[in-house]
Amino acid sequence: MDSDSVFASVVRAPEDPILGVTVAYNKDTSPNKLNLGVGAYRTEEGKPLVLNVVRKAEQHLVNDKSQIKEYLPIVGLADFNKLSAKLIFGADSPAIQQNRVTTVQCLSGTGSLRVGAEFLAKHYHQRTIYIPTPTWGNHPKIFNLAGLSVKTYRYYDPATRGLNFQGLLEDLGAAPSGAIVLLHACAHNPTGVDPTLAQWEQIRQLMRSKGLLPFFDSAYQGFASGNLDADAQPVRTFVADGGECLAAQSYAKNMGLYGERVGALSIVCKTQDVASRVESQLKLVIRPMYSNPPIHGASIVATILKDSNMYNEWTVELKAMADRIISMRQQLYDALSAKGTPGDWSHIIKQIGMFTFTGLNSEQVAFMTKEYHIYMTSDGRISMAGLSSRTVPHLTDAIHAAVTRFG
Ligand code: KET
Repeated sequence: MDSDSVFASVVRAPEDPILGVTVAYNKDTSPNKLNLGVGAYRTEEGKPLVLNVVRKAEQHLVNDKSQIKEYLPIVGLADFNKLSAKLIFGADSPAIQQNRVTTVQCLSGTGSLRVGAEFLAKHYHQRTIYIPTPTWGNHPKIFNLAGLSVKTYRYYDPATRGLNFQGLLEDLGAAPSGAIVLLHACAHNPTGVDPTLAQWEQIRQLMRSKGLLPFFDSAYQGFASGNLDADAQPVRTFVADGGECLAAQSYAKNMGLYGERVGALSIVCKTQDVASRVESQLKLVIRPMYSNPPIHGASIVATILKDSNMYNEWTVELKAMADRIISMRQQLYDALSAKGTPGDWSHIIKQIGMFTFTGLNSEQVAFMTKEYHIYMTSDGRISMAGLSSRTVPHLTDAIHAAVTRFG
């Protein structure tokens, strides 16, 4: 009997808006089913990809008898942390050279955001964080649960399918001094719309003049342009001015290490002494949460980042993933144009990164899932990385039918 359970009053929670899409997809028995929900790279054959350089690094680790399975320190693998900071801030970053960056290995991007948020909630004087509308659906939950108060700033303009730059400046301009601002470092999720470098510069000046604290979420470094340095440029301009910031990095997408849960949180401070005190407190955040991070994924990343041949091999494979996504954008755009699907679809080729924010509404998405077995998030976001030349016609038919039926 249910009522005998001490948990009888527990109500069923809804599935996660993004990961729940995969759950629904897995239950579908149609041979034509297509998962464009979660942002996970697939090959032209629709298969998950383990990078060659990752296989190579793993082989190297297996053959290296000095590799052990002891606990890592609370802050993780030292090499991994140093190399991760270099990857995002640049090899010649003065902040790194001056030892005023502290980097801790965390459980991928999500864990890095959460550890950063927990630290801020405990030790930062301003507990309000501004996140863009829209943003990755997990952001408000992460920050709320850490005890921060979440507010939003305007970001996307549905009318232009571009950046609402004026709205963004107004909202950040009206934020209380010292407030934390979550910024997508590149390849904004879900919109695929990034500020230009000139706009970033204006954002930087505004934020610094008001003492707003930047918290970068860098989950797609390399996926926007195909170039790791170019994609880190916005973050680097904030660090170059000598000011402080936080950055959460994920290797899920750019190294395809989704399930290894490997990422890093860096906090750039004014001085070496502050950075080392900040690190001592990060350890107090981490120890009761999961004690210390897993060793395997971080060892893979460190192996690749410290070997110039492997590093170069990685950049080539990363560029190939980015290029395949860009080619999918063109193919989908061409197919919709050829079919004469009503509407302007040029945003498909203008947007950047893993996702296209199609503009399809939840009714149209539900129709495409029911009639065409195409799975995507209800906000109309599609993961271009899940698409292939073979499946473009099916998606085109579905979009055409959806906008014709519910125009
Ligand atoms: N930040 C952003 C902006 C992001 O899109 C993701 C993942 C993450 C952080 C965290 O990734 P992690 O695997 O913890 O390193 N986004 C995809 C997967 C997900 O929702 O978990 C997605 O949006 O599909």
